[in-house]
Amino acid sequence: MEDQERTPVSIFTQVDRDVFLRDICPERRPALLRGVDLGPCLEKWTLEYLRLRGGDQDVKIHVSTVPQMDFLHKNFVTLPFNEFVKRASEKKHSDFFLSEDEHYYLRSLGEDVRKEPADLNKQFPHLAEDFHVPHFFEPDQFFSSVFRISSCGLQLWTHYDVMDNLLAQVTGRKRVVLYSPQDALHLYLSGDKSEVLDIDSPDLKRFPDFLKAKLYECVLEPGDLLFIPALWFHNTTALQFGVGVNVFWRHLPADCYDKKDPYGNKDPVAAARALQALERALHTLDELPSDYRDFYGRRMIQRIQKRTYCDSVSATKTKEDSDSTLPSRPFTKPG
Ligand SMILES: O=C(O)CCC(=O)C(=O)O
Repeated sequence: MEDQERTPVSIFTQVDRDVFLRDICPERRPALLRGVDLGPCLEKWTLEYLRLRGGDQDVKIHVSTVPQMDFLHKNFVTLPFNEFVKRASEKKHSDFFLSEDEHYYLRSLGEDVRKEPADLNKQFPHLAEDFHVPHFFEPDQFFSSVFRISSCGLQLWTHYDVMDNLLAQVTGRKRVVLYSPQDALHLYLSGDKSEVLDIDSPDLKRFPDFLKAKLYECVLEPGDLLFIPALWFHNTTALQFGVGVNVFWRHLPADCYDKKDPYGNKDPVAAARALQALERALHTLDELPSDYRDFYGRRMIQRIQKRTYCDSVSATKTKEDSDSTLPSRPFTKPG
């Protein structure tokens, strides 16, 4: 199989707020931060403790007979938190939904799942007190804090979110693969997700350009914090039963974001408007015969390419500048 370019995610130690804001966040690249104080959760969150302090409130989880989760068949089921944690930590189950070796995944939700973002302080106050959210952003930028608890082996599909993100690994090891937003055209997107589920052995007949995407990779150990800038695609595999928490915050001015977005993955308002306008434009082309549609479609592509310059940059990339990302300009929203 053709080789895919692979790059380890850069590791930083001794990162405090100043270092993060000055040297890491503006680069708009993923960064693995080691040694940031995440609080007593690192020692305390044993299986027994999680079951006791998390209690028996119902949680909605994904269940899957195969480790590679498929976003078309999310298979939501409900279990009490303490029962879910027990099952996620074991390989074979005496009680199960689909099969005795099924896998589980929790992405915690807000109280009113359609309106409220997840917040550990509200949904799991007795556990939240053990987890220290790193103060790398202003309190009013905080959007959500989300439990990520997975069975050993479970792999979450490649997707992007629209907010900046710190993914804290509290227990267990986790492999994370990331792709730059500049590789969006090589990832075969369906909305915010990539259709390529098997990223290590992709079906190249269906996804011939997938290997053109440059892969960034790291393994999170307990205590690690991964900075995932908004729009960076990520795919996670739990190498062990593991508990993580991710924190999203608004990196852009608050009014750029969709107000009805409990998950932090709805496109920013202006982007959603632009995508709708594109749909209207394509619909307008339907007034013409197919050769004209094709011709003007290509002209539109060219216009977009010139404007975003993403493909022309990657096509002429030298090895030296292949590590560069788009220049980071300070963003001020036009009035
Ligand atoms: O850690 C995981 O399981 C997934 C993390 C994730 O998707 C996120 O932080 O946005």
